[in-house]
Amino acid sequence: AANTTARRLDVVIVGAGFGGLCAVHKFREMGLDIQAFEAGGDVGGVWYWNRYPGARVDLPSIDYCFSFSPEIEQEWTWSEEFAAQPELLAYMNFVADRLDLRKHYKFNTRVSRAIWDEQRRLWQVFTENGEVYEATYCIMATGPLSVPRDPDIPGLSHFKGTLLRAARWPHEPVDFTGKRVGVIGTGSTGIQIVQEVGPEAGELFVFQRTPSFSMPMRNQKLEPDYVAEVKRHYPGLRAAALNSAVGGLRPQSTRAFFSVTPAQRRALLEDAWKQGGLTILGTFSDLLTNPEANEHVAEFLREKIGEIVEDKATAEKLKPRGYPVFARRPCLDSSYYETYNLPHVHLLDCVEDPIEEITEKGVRLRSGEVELDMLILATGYDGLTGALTAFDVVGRNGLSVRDKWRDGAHSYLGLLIAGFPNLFMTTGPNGPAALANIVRISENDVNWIASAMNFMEKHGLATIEVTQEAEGRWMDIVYDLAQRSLLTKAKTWYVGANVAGKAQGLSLFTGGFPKYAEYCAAAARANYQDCTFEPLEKQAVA
Ligand code: NA7
Repeated sequence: AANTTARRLDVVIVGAGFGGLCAVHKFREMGLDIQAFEAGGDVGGVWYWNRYPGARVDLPSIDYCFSFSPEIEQEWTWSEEFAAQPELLAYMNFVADRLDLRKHYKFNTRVSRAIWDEQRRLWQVFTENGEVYEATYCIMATGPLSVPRDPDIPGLSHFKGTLLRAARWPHEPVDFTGKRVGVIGTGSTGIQIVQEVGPEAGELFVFQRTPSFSMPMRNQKLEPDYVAEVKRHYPGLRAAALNSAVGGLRPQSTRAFFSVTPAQRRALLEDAWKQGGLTILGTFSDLLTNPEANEHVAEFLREKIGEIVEDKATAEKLKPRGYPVFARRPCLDSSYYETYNLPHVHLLDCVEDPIEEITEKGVRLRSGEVELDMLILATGYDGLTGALTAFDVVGRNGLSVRDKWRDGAHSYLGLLIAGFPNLFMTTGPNGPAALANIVRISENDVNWIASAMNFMEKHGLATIEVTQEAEGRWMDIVYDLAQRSLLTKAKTWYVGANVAGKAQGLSLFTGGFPKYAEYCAAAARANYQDCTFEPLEKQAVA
């Protein structure tokens, strides 16, 4: 029976990060009746939650922003090559204000269930606040990194000091002066925290399980002349980004590592190190596919760690071994390794000396207890699939996304899921999320969804659903590419290795952004023949 209290809409959108904001703007422009939800108190997604000291984007700011509005491109001015969280959040707020997007959102509103009503052919969306909405389409702009996870260490709730989670950071500043601070986790997040908190804290203890490779960010203030030039050339810069494997303005090379002499390789690596950012990855073409080439670069980076870190034992512990460089997300830092030269900063190797439990007073290692005033968790996310398996998203025949993805995240282009009519994802699993600029992917995905909706409107169609076969074909493409990639050779959130009991496998399209975008465009050009549609006239009366 129809729920008479439910508000009837064209589109429900979940999330106020890049994907959600882009979707709200686009679907409103199409004249659709929309309602958007966001669990956080305001817009920003990742940049709303991650207020930890030192939080910063690792792509150039001028690239990490929307391209759909030439006005906004001109009006917004980035101050740094790699913007920090406050500026990124200010940007997202600026966009929301400028386009008046906020009024379409209910903030502090977590969606608890989304259920496909097979008879009435609509999505019923329930919020934790007890409201019900009904919409023809449901857009999950829930992000690849939105479900932070606590470490599987017993006793976390026993800790009597201040427990801080990177991805749920308080809005008030935290004072570390004179405090004994612990950090668990040395991925991108932990590294940013360590270099920022280390100099400030009374004493800092870094609990490291797997060391990451980090390269110098060499961040800089952007000169007004340069910003003006960028603004003059935005269309060309966007076009270049769309043609690059990472969907961004990063150097790319067709030069294979062993195609140049050892001396030239060395010179190129030294030069890339000096330039900073991810220049090294773009200096050679085969670092993600040729293990020997990769190992040469890994060794170069280990040498650099040895040159920076004064204490030899600490340097050795910081040198990553046993997995290819770039197989985990490479980190960019400004003083991470240097921080270990401060006498009050200590690296604790949790492989050699495992964490046994969290106690009232701190962290108990096998060798003894480390007393702490504050403990910071930078222990990562249930990546790619976490958001859509954290609540009930139920499609045809009562099948939930959680059940469907138990053995792996099956989807089509990271956009559609077989068995889930009229449900779209932005930056979903099996797309290039994490490997390419998330803003470019979000825009690509929202445009694709909009085209599909227009197609349906034009042809009087009520539902769209990808076929099992087409989804299977896409997964074959994703698997085949993954097998050739070194990305499967490290235990990371890319492959689900960081979450106990999670299906293992690389749920990412590794063919590069342009190929991904081309697959999406081809699917649209072929009139979505990978999908089945139901006509409007069959629509049951509510
Ligand atoms: P990551 O990259 O998943 O890093 C999480 C870190 O936390 C990693 O070093 C983990 O070590 C560590 N961890 C997790 N659980 C434990 C336990 N129980 N004990 C010790 N150490 C633990 O997350 P980030 O937030 O840093 O970065 C996520 C993405 O954000 C990044 O890829 C960029 O795209 C931006 P492990 O590797 O499991 O040994």
